[in-house]
Amino acid sequence: MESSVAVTLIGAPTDVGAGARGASMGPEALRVAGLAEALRALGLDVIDRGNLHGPANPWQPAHGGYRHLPEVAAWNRAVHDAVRAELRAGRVPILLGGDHSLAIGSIGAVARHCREQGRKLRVLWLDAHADFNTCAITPSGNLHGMPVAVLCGFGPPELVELGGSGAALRPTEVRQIGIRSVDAGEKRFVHAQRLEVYDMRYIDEMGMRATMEQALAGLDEQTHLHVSFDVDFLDPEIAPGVGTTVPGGPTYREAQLCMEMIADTGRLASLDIVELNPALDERNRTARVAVELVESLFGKSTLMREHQVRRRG
Ligand code: B3U
Ligand code: MN
Ligand code: MN
Repeated sequence: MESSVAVTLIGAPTDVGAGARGASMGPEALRVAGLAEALRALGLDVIDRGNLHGPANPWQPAHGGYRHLPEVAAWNRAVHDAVRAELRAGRVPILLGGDHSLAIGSIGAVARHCREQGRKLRVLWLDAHADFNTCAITPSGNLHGMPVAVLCGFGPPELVELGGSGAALRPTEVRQIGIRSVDAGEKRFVHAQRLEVYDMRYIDEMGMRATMEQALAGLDEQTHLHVSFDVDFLDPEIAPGVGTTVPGGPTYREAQLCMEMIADTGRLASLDIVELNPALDERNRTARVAVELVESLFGKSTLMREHQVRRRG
């Protein structure tokens, strides 16, 4: 019999990289919404390692273009080490954020692991935002608006070099999906670095199916697929519990198809679930939607599809 997929939940309860307080409660909200139980019901081997520890949110203004840089670096060192340990143990790490700056540590560890193992890497960045700001162009100084730039080598050394020397990612390893809020300087930088962005206009015109076919093209058995799921990717109608809602996002059905098509590749090897803000949610409904979509990401609907395909004969 095929051995079951082993996943590990890692909580990182902080909002030091965000512009609103509350994402620090994300890990517990996902647990309350039944994340571990839902994954176990799919037959996965699930370990919840509890929460990492790090500095409190000092709520200071930006210095040199960054807010809370030492605190963000400390949290990301903890995330990096925890994610690295799970990858080395052959498990799929699921980072429960926390704000999106934590992807620096998470993907930093993933990229390092891939280099060591000689594997290819594809990062799917599901987000309303490109998160491609630098200290020179950020409108806020919030580091959750910068992780993709940092991972591509554009940022302070204490973050860029977190997972070893040199940039963790090449822009060609990233596909951004659902983007609909990009700052002026950020937009120029996205174009200059030739990031592959499937924005909402593209999804509206081409549909989610064609979008995901494009974003997933070229994967092979050597590819480690990482999904960085910023919950503000979703339309605020279904996911109000985030710090920066942007209207015009994917519907429940579009998001579900996106997750199902990722599941169908069989390549998902690590995941971030970030920016869920229970302080802004309504009776934990955004957390429940996130859990349902993560179920699809781990193949919940695949059986249905097999039934349909078989019936169609
Ligand atoms: N681009 C803006 C806003 C933002 C980015 N990511 C989130 N918000 N969640 C910034 O502050 O960099
Ligand atoms: Mn983000
Ligand atoms: Mn976002």
